[in-house]
Amino acid sequence: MHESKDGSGQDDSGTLEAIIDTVRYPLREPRSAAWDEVVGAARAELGRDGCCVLPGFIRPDLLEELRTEGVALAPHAYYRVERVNAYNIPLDADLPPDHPGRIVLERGNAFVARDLIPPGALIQILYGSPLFRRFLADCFELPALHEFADPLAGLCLNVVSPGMSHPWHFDTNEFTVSMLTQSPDDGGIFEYCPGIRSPRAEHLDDVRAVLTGAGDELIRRLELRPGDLQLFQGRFSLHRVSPVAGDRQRHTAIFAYNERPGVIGTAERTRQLFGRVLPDHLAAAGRSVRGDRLLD
Ligand SMILES: O=C(O)CCC(=O)C(=O)O
Ligand SMILES: [Fe+2]
Repeated sequence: MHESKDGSGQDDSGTLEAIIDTVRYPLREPRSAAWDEVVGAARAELGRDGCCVLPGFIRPDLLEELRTEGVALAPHAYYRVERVNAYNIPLDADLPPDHPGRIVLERGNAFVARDLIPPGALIQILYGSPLFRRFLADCFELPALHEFADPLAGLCLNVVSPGMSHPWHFDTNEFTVSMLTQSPDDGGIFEYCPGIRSPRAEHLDDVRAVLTGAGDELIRRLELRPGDLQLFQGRFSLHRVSPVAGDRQRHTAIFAYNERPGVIGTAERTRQLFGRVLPDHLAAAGRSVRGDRLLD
């Protein structure tokens, strides 16, 4: 566990220095030449295929701590195998017979919610860091990023147990930031289809091809290592974690930010993901706003 330097979260450079490889990733020097180089490379990768991996983001001497913090949290994940579709819309939605939203998948991953992650855990410190947020906003070419107001969904540990998978889906968020904290023994590969849909077009034929196993040429596979930081535009890229094999669970921290402050999940979705809702979710019901008209 690590203490935030001054508690205000404004100048967290000392804390970050202890956690991140700041030689490689100069988060303490916004707009320096080294910063511009790292951010420029990330932007280019994101522009190419909506995904960017920053290898060795966490200092190597902390990888075991990162892993054991996740291992301690994993038993608190909410487990419920759920029948879903790639769009996270109701299975009885009125869709044409050949619509890929009619293909039913089994979601066997489980999430540990933010309120169960200790304030001193490495992933919690990173999530709340203004310098980390500023760096990410610059990589995504956004003026600023805000933490979710959602007390559960802003930061999660995604747990995929042996025999389970996180099946093909689009994210509700336009982008996510994640970090593997424990690799499985086998399987559990992050697979994605860059830009398979756009804000203007669903490209249902391509999505159906991937879901039915006929779209291999549309799929890319990532070799992720614990402590690598992944930036991903998952609202337009269908993606999954393939089935995990062997004895070890696969653990990933998911850092969710938004361009707007105050974002909170719906009560229905929150209950599906975490098995509970908090008063904040009920109070926020009906206030959500969306930037596009894609499904979910
Ligand atoms: O665990 C991962 O690597 C991917 C998680 C994911 O796609 C999600 O939570 O939406
Ligand atoms: Fe996702």
